[in-house]
Amino acid sequence: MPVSDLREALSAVSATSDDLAGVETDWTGRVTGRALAVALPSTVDEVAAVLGVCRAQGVRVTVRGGGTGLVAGAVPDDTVVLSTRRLDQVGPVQDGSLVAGAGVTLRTVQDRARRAGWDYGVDFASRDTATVGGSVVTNAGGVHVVAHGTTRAQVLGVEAVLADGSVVRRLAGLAKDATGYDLGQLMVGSEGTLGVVTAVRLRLVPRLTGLETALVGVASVADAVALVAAVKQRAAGLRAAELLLPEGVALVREVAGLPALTPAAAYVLLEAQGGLEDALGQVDVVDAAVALDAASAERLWAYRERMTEAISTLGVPHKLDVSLPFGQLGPFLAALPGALGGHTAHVFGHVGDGNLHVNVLGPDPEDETVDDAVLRLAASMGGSIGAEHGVGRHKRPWLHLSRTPAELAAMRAVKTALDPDGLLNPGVLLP
Ligand code: 2HG
Ligand code: ZN
Repeated sequence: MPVSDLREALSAVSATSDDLAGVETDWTGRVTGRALAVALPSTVDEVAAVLGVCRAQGVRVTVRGGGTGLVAGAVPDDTVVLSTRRLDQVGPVQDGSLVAGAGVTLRTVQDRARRAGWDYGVDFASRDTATVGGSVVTNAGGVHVVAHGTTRAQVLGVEAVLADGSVVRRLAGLAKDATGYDLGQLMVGSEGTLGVVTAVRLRLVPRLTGLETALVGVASVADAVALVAAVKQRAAGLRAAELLLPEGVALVREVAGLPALTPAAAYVLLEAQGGLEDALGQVDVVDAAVALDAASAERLWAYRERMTEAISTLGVPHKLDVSLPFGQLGPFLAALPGALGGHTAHVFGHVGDGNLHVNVLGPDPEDETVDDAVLRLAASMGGSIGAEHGVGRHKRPWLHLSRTPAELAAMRAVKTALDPDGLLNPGVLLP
């Protein structure tokens, strides 16, 4: 079918967009693909109808949320882009949860929750653009995983359209429901390969008050890890434990115009409801800036929040999001330079979760030598090659480092059962 006819068939069942370029590249600019058309369904029936047109025409579909993903999981490959942007309904807060459409931004969920006296347990810097749907299918983490777990732990129910157009809908959010396979949780982390998530019931968390925030300089990475271990044990209501290194701090200061910090070998940004002082007394600390009100806390958070943006001013980074057993963080960072082939890397991340973001600068976008070396290093130390950004297109060749042959076979069997023709998100996740 000519592309013009395909677009006409799609526009008969859903709104479409002519802005193909806006959906063809990943956030980092590292990968660009080709979109045949962009469909913007605004109801679950329209999503099913878009899939119906694509199925009938033998054209595959790439599902796209806010486009803030970092593994090229929503970059088209001669596919129709199904944008979830218009699935933007939010229901009322009820019994500590709410239902949000896949296209609702994280910020909107947080605002709705806070207005009702609750909070949402997931937060990260791209909150204004990142969508609920994208965060669910990548099982996104962010800065509060130490307190509330990843997105998976917030999902109480899911509505999704399967490849054959049928709709699975379990949004009631019953606290107990032991009636077999949890199809909603199956969609979490599926990267859009098993169905199009259209709405989710999200668990909300109590709104914490009296938070203390501290940006602590320490003499070594080992001290940073020891500090986080002490805080985990002593600080009630630990909400964030983030690692920064001096090179990253210097870069973010330059880009964001932030004041100098006392020189240190590593910095840990901590947020807790209490007990920080006691924990800080247990380890050697070079310096600690403590914020007791929201405005000064925001100033401390800026060093961490603006890191991704600061790094992107240097070029197109190779983003390698890995997690490690807690005890291997120090050894991994010590061994990392040997895996970089002479290139430089900015490393930061969610040290409380054993999750580091290795941003390598220098290699050509298509040169995967350094990706291979860093991911193998993490896997060899018992870590994961994809901690919270997913696998997408980027990390597909290395999935076998984190998943056994038996697991990969089971994953493929599930994919084949639910999407036998490979309609959804081809080229994503599965090797
Ligand atoms: C963060 O923690 C995000 O800020 C992005 O996961 C990480 O830019 C990155 O590498
Ligand atoms: Zn992160």
